[in-house]
Amino acid sequence: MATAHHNLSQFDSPLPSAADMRFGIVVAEWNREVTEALLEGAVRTLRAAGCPDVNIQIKYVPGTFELTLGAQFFAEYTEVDAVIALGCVIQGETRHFDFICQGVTQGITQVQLHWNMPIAFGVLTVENQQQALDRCGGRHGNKGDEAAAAAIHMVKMQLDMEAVSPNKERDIHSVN
Ligand code: DLZ
Repeated sequence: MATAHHNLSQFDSPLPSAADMRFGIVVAEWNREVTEALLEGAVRTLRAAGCPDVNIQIKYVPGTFELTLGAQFFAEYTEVDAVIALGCVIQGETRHFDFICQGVTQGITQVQLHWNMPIAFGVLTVENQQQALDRCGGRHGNKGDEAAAAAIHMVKMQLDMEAVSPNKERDIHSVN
């Protein structure tokens, strides 16, 4: 449930075990103080669900705009079950904000549908630094936690459905 008072680190349903899941995390270097805090939250949540560190790969990209291609690199070149994309876009004086937000939102949607792979959207789109700090471990929790939890739930859903699917001999990440 998304409300003004929603805490990004509190989940309505318990996390499934992530002991056998593999994750890629792609982190934007812009607004690094914020994105490092998002990364801490995401890794903490994966670990809390039992995901071993060896199953977590972390890569950095220059900015949020590059998260899409970073996620695609994970899909194409690694064996991860899901990607968690972490970034922070802060409204400035130009329209850059709109273009970056639109680009990354549509890009990530495209990549996850093309690869049939969950890509969690851990991107803060905020008006100022304080709003960002409030959402990367501050009074509204941590969007990294939320993104990691979403990734875990989606991998579990995919594995459960794939296990009973009449098409299960197909590679679940096939792009054919
Ligand atoms: C250029 C730019 C600007 C103005 N603002 C942000 C921002 O708030 N957050 C962010 O993650 N990245 C920003 N960038 C960088 C772009 O995402 C991208 O890295 C560059 O346009 C190069 O492609």
